[in-house]
Amino acid sequence: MTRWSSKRPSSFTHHPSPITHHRHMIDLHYWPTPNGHKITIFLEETGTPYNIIPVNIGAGDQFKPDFLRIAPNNRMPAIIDSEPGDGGDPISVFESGAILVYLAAKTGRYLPRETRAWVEVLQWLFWQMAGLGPMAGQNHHFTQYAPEKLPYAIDRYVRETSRLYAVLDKRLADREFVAKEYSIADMAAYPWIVPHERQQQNLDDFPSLKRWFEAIRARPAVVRAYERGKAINTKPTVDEKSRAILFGQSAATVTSPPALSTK
Ligand SMILES: N[C@@H](CCC(=O)N[C@@H](CS)C(=O)NCC(=O)O)C(=O)O
Repeated sequence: MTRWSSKRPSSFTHHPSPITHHRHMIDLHYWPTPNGHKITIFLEETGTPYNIIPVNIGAGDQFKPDFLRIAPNNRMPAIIDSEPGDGGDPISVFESGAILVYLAAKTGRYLPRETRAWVEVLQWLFWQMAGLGPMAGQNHHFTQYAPEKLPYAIDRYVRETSRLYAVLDKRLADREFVAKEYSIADMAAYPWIVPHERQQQNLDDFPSLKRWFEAIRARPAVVRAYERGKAINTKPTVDEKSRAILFGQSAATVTSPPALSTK
């Protein structure tokens, strides 16, 4: 695996085609979490060759200067496409939804072009990005990671997760996939349903969602995506040591990123 940091340029706008040592056109800066899985699912579904560059978020890799240059929000995933369609300099993309849209446009897969079909996928993709992901993320935080068990916060996010599950269940009652055909909207939502037990949700309460979940889980590309994740990390990302890195962030973290950990 090639580390992007040591050899590649610090800006993607001022250096002409500098990459000569890559194995594949897509470098995926990744850690096996729900937002990371979305992208490996897409890449596996399309058979797009990619290198994984692990971003160990429990050890502080998200604050490394080279990563921050492509991911200014200090969150993974992010990608670098060294062979963009316009033949120009490498393109970097952060935010999993933007990455899915970018890769769908690049490959011509899983985001239909026709306006009605296109907007159907996009609205459910944005629903996942703005609703299911952040709310389930807060659910994880208050049910499992917060040092105090705060009943109000737990109740709020467990309920909101259940509401969002019901929305998806209803949507799936009369269709196989979130939009008309399997799309980036399914790929974005699925990894956030995987930890349903941790989110205190019972899939038996959501039969259409359960049927969809099992169908997606059985897809060979999805199985491969999760296998790639296991090869990178199987330990809990949140532990006593990583807590301060993950949960102590503020504006100061952005203005002066923490010193890098040695792992
Ligand atoms: N909206 C972002 C969220 C990404 C995100 O929250 N990534 C988490 C892991 S799932 C992360 O990198 N956390 C590092 C940190 O909290 O410092 C996306 O969808 O890409």
